[in-house]
Amino acid sequence: MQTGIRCMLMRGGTSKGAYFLAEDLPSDIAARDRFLLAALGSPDPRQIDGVGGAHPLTSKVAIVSRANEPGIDINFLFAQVVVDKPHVDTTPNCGNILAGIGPFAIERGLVKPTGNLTKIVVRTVNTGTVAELLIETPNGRVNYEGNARIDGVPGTHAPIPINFLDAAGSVCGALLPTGNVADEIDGVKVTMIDNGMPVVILAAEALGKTGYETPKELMADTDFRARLEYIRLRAGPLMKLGDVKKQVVPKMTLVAKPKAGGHICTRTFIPHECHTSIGVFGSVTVATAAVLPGSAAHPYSVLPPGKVKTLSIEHPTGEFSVRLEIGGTEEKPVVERAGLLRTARMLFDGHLFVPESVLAKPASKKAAA
Ligand code: NQM
Repeated sequence: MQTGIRCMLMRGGTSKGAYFLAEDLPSDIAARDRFLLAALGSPDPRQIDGVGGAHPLTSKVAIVSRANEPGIDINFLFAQVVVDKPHVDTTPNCGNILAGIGPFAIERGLVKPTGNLTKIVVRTVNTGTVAELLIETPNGRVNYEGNARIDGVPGTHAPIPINFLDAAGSVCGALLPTGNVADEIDGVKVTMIDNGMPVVILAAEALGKTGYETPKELMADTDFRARLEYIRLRAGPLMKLGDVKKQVVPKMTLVAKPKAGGHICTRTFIPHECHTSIGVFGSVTVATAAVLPGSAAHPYSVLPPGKVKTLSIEHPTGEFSVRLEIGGTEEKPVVERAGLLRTARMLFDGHLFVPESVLAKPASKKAAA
């Protein structure tokens, strides 16, 4: 026998995920995670027996409920379902899957459209971060079609502008969890920073790379990847994340001078696969590091003038624009607000089935012996 749970598949930005109402999923976390692993087909490098896309960017889940907090409409819990391990990680946030929360909340009737544009305030439960999403809702329905283009997604779609008000220290407790704008690990200058996503930023050239390689070229260099992971594991405790061996944070971003008209060039590992573009909070965090004098990113960035800057972050399939509102002083700038543009599209709505036995409590080892 199989059990089905109501699910919507949605592309959010450059990611794709399974969106659920919290009330439809098991309330017991162990049972919920068993369901999610089976539903997406993990652990299996091909995720052949589930709807996961066999890559971290397409093995994601959104768990959504109405908020009961003034000023907040929706609570969103993000879950990264690890492709090849039986692990569901709810430590980080995902700004791409976040983009789909607005349309999903309206499609499921959690938020009523208000005219041509509907503003939805979402709290990401994982990190406490609050974001404002603007969804086009002509005639009381979500509009998915439009002229907005984001690199990494073919075609154009309706724009979803997103503003973040308070992303600093989302997981690490502080923007610069070591208290320093730069540190050294294994002889390499790094900036350990969290403006929505814990990221270790380091110069590509410090690891013998140009920073312009393709993800495939970087993935093929096993010695380089081992060194990157060595640095990541050392960074984890320094970033107050503890042992990060099994965690999907911190992410690792190599930086280089821009070479396609942008303001900085990046290659990001999430944390073991090389991203084909760059994450949303990843971009906000890299952009923040770029404006901090003394950081590992600052010497590689070409900054536009002014307190309000739009930084174009180059990545393997194009660029990602982040608008920063900067306060503080020239020596100690403070990023007060970050904004960006995403798109999303509803792909499927229905029930996602797993074998009934998946939800049954597994017999304890003692009982089974
Ligand atoms: O940084 C990839 C993505 C992400 C996460 C990752 C994201 C973000 O591209 O907010 O969006 O870093 O694992 O979806």
